[in-house]
Amino acid sequence: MPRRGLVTLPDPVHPAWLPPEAFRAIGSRRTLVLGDGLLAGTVYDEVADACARHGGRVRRGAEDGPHDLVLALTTAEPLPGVAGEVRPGSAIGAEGYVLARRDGVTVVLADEPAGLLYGLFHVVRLGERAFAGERQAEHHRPAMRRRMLDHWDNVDIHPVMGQVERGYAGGSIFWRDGAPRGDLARVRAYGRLLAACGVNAISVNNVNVHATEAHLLTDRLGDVSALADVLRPYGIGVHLSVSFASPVVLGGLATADPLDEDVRKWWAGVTERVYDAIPDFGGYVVKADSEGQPGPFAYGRDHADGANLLAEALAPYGGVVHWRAFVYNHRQDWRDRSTDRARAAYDHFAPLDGRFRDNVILQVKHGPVDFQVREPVSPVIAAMPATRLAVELQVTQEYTGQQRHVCYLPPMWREVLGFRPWGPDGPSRPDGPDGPSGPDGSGGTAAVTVADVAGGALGDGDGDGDDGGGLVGVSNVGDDPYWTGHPLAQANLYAFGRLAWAPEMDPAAILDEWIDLTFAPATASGDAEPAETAETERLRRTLHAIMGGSWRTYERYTAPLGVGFMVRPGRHYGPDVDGYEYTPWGTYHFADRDGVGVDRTRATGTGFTGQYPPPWSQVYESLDQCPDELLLFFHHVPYGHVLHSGSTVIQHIYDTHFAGAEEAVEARRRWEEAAGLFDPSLHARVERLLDEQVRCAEEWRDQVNAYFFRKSGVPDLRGRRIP
Ligand code: BDP
Repeated sequence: MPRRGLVTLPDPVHPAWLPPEAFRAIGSRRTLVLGDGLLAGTVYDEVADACARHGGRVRRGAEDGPHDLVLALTTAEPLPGVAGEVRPGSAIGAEGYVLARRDGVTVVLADEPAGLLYGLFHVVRLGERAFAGERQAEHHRPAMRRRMLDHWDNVDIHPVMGQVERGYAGGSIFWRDGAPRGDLARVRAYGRLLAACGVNAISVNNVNVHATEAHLLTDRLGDVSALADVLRPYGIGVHLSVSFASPVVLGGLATADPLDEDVRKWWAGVTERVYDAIPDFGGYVVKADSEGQPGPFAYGRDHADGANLLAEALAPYGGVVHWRAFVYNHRQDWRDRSTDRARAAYDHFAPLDGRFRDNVILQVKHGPVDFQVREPVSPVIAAMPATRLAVELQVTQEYTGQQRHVCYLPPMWREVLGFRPWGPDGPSRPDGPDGPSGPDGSGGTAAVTVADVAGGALGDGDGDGDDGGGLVGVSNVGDDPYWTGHPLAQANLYAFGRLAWAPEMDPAAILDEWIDLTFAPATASGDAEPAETAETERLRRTLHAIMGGSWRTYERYTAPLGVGFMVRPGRHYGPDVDGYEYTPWGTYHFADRDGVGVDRTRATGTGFTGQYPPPWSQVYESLDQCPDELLLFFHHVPYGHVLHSGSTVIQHIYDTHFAGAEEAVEARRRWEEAAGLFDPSLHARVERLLDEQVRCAEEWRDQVNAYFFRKSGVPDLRGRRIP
C-alpha cells in the first residue's frame, strides 16, 4: 500500500493540499469549461492538466457533449441545458458560484471567472462525491470579500529578525539575499494553494519596512509586478507594505507630513506609477508610530490624517490602505501600574471613528495585546461602527510554538470569529441577500459576530463590497520543502482561508478537508480499496487526536489563565516567567507571594474593562462572572481564589501544566504508533518536532510550576514533583 504523504516535486517542494491525486475524480471525466477571462483560462488549464494525468477530456467553448462536469460563466451563450436551469433568479455575486448536479451532470455556474475558480476547487474537495447522485443547487459565496495573508518577509536578511520576521519555515518564497528569488514556479504553486482555500490577496513584504524594502514602491516596483503577474491567474491581488516616511526616504522631500501639499502630490504620483505597472494592485499596508516605525505623530497629526493621505492616493484606482491598529508605546515604565498596553489600540483609534475614508481598512489584531494563546477579543472591534475593520490573526506561530509545536489554531479563531461583541442580545445582522447562505453559511438573524463585522454587516449594505475589511492572517509560509516548517502547520494556513470564506465552519470539519486533500486523496475520490479505507480512518483518527485539541494543550502548559507572555524575550520561544516582567514592553503578570494577574478593572485597575460595551464590560469587570480562561488577563487574584471549575488558581496552574505536558507525550506516542501510515521523511520530520515539543512542554511545566510554588509556598494537592 502506498504510504500517504505529500508527493515530492522536484525542487524539492511538497505540493501540500493539492497533490495530483486530488484531481483524480475530475481528471477522469468529461468536462466543459465555458467562459472567457484569465481565471476561466486557469480553470481550463487545471482541468486539462488533471485530464492529461487521469485520462479524462476537457473542452472549452464548444458543447460537443455529453459532459460529466460543466463549469460555466452565466454570460456564456448559449448556456447548456442543465446549466441554464440551475441559474438562480438573483445575482450569484463576484466570487460566488452555484453548484448543482442533475441528470448525471455536475454544474458549476458563476457570474465572474473568480467564482468558476472557487467552484472548481469545491469540486476538487468533493472528489467522487461531486459525481454521485443528485445535488440541489447550492449558492456559495464568501462571507468576506477580503481574505488576505500578510508576509512579514524582508528582501534583505535583517540582522536581528532574519529574512522572514517571526518566520519558522525557512527563507522567504519571494526574496533571497536582497533580490527576488526568481523561482516563480514556486510562487505560482503557492498562489494555487491559496486559491484552493479561498485566499485572494497577499502583501509581499514586512510591515516593518526596512531600507531595501522601502524601494519596492518605486525603483524596485518591477519585482512586485513580476509577483503580481504570477499570482493573478489564481485571483490573488498583490499589496505592498510601505513606509510612512517614503516621501522623505525615497522622494527626498523634507517632510512626510500628511497635510503637506507636496507630500500628497508625491503619493499621488508614486501611486499612479504603481497602477501603471500593476493595474489590479491591491493597495498599501501600513504600520505607523509603533515599535519604531515612522508615522503621522512626528508631524502632530493623527492616524486618520495619515491613513487618509494614502487612501486619497489609492482611491482613483480602487485600491485600499490597510492601516494597522497595532499601535502602542513600547517604552512603557513597568513601575507604573496605571499604564496598560491592552488599552492602546482603543485609546488611539476609537476617537477617530468616522474620520477614515471609505478605502481605509483599519486592521485590528484579534486581541488587545499581541497574539497570545488566549486573549479576549479586542474592544476596538465594537468601538468603530463607522470604520471598515479587518481582523488580523497570526497564522505564523510566534507565540504558539513557532511551528515546532503542533498547535492547530482554528478552534481559537473560531471562538474569535463567533464572538458577539455586543453580547447575545446585541444588534442582529441583516439577513439580506449578502448574508451567507447554503451549506457554508448559516444565514439567519442572530446577533452580530466578529466575523460579521469583518464581513461588513455594519456597513451601509449597498452591496458595493466596500463595507467589511475582511480577515487578514500573518503568513506561516517560507521556502521550506513543507512550506510551513512543521508539516502539520499547513493545516493552519488552509484553515485560515476556509474560515475567511466561511467563518461558521467547524474546525474539525476543516481538519478533515485538509487531511483528505493532503494525505488521503484515495478516500476523497471514493474509489479506495476497503483495506485502504481502514488505514485512512486510522490516519484520520491519528491526526485528529494529535491536532484537534492541540491549541488547548499548548495553552495548558504555557502562561496560565489568559495572563500571557512568560516567554523568552526577543525570540518568544520557550518559558521565561519573568522574562518581560521588568521591561518596557508592557506585558506583565504581576505575580508576588500573594497572587497573580493584571487588574484591568475600572474599580481598582487600569480601566480597560470599560472599553467594552455591555454585557462584556460588566462580565469582565466582575470577578464572579469573568470566564476562568481570562481571569488573570482582567484580575489580580490570590493564589487561593476559587475558579468556576472549583479548583484554586494555584492548583489549576499545577494541574494544567502537568496535563498539558502529558498531552504532548501522548501526541508523540500516537504519532510513533502511526509510522506506517505516512511518507517516511514526513513522519521523521514530525517525530523530531514532537520530541522538541515534549522537551519544551516539560520545560514550561517545570518552570511555571516551580515559579508559582516558590512564590506562593502552596504545595500541589496531589503531591507531584515540582522542581
Ligand atoms: C509582534 C511581533 C513583531 C511584529 C509585530 C507587529 O513580535 O515582530 O512586528 O507583532 O505585528 O507580535 O507589527
